[in-house]
Amino acid sequence: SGQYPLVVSTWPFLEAVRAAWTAVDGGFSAVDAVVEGCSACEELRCDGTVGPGGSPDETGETTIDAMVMDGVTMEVGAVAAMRYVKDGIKAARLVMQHTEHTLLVGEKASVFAISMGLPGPSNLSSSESVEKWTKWRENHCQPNFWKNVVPVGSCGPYHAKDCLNLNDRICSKATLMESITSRPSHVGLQNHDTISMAVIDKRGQIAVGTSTNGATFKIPGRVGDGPIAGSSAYADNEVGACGATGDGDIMMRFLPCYQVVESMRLGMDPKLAAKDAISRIARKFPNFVGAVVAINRNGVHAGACHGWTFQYSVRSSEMDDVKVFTVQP
Ligand code: SD4
Repeated sequence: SGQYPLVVSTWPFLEAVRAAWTAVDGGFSAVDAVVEGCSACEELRCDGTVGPGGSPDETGETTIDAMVMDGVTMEVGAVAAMRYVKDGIKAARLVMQHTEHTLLVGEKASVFAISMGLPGPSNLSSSESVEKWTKWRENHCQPNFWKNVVPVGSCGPYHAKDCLNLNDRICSKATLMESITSRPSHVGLQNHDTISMAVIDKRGQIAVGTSTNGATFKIPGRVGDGPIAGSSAYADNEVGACGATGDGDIMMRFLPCYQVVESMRLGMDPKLAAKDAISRIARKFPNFVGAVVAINRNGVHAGACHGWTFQYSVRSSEMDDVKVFTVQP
């Protein structure tokens, strides 16, 4: 029989795991415990890259990618590049529970979230994100995410007129020239960037969720792997669950969490399934940086990573507190 309740999260996000544990141990459903856990990270601004005030894009704006998935019903709710609303995971749950849709984006996602009662519109910038962005501009806006070409002046097409006004941005045209530098694939990641969490509740029901500001100095409009089911997270109650973190632009091409869950369905243990999913990506993109954490429905957990050392957190009824596990590439 299964070892649950259980909470597993990417990185040592101890307070988030404790919040999810308190919820699930108190009888909350897996979905609601995931939302409690990821919300705690958003409020604490985990690593400065989850919730408001992290990872500014090229124009200095912080946006939010978040998703929740119910492994029993296979329902998913997600928001991508959401502006002006701090509560990413709660917005994702509203999409899942009160619409027939799966993914809402941008300003329309914000309008939906606010209309459903979440606080906003709020400015998602923080003194840290403003400072980071200001330094980047002073440093000639080293472009993180252009390839083959970079805009002249290296400050992105949006800075051609040095403006912050939306209409100006649309009007200003990028002048492209050949790039002289190529971008190391992990350059837009800082700290750990993403919480991806899986919970098995007291009834043995599994859910997953993610929340992130995405990649630093991304090109405005970029959506990462965070709100993509099967990429940053996936759950199927018959099998288990997976959470991912890392270079989402690359990882989302492989749906690594779908891969992990399907490999476990075919009989791989969590460790092998995690390693296999990561090595499929590494074979094509040897410089990518990323990790997955897998659990099966018996509560067995394992991680795998490439390009960095990965840590994930676990809380079960056999533990007094959260335990952090370290995985080497
Ligand atoms: C993204 N996957 O938006 C996120 C960032 C991340 O560790 O997880 N970094 O690409």
